[in-house]
Amino acid sequence: MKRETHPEWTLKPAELELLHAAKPPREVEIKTKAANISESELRIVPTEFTAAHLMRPHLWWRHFFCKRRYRVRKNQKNLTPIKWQRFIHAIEALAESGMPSPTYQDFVQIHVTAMSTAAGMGWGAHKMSGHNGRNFLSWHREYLAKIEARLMAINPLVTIPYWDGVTDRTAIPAALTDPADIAAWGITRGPSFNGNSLGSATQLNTLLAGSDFDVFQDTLEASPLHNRLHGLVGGTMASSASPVDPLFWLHHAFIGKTWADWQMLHPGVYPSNLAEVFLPLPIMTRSVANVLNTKALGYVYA
Ligand SMILES: [Cu+2]
Repeated sequence: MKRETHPEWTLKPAELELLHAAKPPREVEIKTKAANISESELRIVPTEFTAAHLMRPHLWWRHFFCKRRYRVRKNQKNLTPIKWQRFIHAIEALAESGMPSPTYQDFVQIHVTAMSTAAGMGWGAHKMSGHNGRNFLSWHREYLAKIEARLMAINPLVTIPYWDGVTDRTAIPAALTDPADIAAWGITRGPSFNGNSLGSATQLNTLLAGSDFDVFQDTLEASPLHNRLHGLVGGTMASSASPVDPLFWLHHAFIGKTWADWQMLHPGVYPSNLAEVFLPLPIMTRSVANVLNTKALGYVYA
């Protein structure tokens, strides 16, 4: 199978330096070159290939013979500037005009549809008036996996970081608060953020201890851990178009992690609708059963 060459590997040292600088000029930004990369190819996660590796060709064999690793969704507070930059640039690239579909706007649109039309509410992605949220966790797990694959086609080193609103609640992750970025993304936020009323560690532990999947899912969605964070960030995040704000992905990565943590505590406890296939095509293709194991989707949380 052909390995994709990461754009960074082909950059000259001076260009690499620019890329790693705080705000690189547009011409060295990573652009999509492999929009049609297949999911099986995405499973081959390239190890970090740095300038240091270039100096040690005798160690390159490790890249070819070491066992496959899962990509890691990291806590946003541990992200280095270059990792933030890869994530933000990939999102911005996906939102640029002329991008092959599914574009960033396509991802946003299905979330708007899921929350604002009768047909969309029937997909079970959210508990809304008259509609159950039976697929809240599984639908969003598929949704994140699909946009992560799309971002990885732009830069294979990108994973979605998670924002742990239980532990880190004093402020919105600083890397996503640059007013110039917020203007460029076309989003709004509430006037000030105060996370004091977000879910506590005690609430989280109580939630994790319960062994009924439906109770866990419904409570998690409605709880201060999920809904309230959308409201406290405010603006775009409090609307059906919340995925326009890159914070959405970090928030839902944490919700996904919370489900993964719960799954480890309650092995063998699954949603009852394992055969249900998510909607809508073409973005959503898997069934509930397909998304139970994050490793089968290629990633783990750290
Ligand atoms: Cu949602």
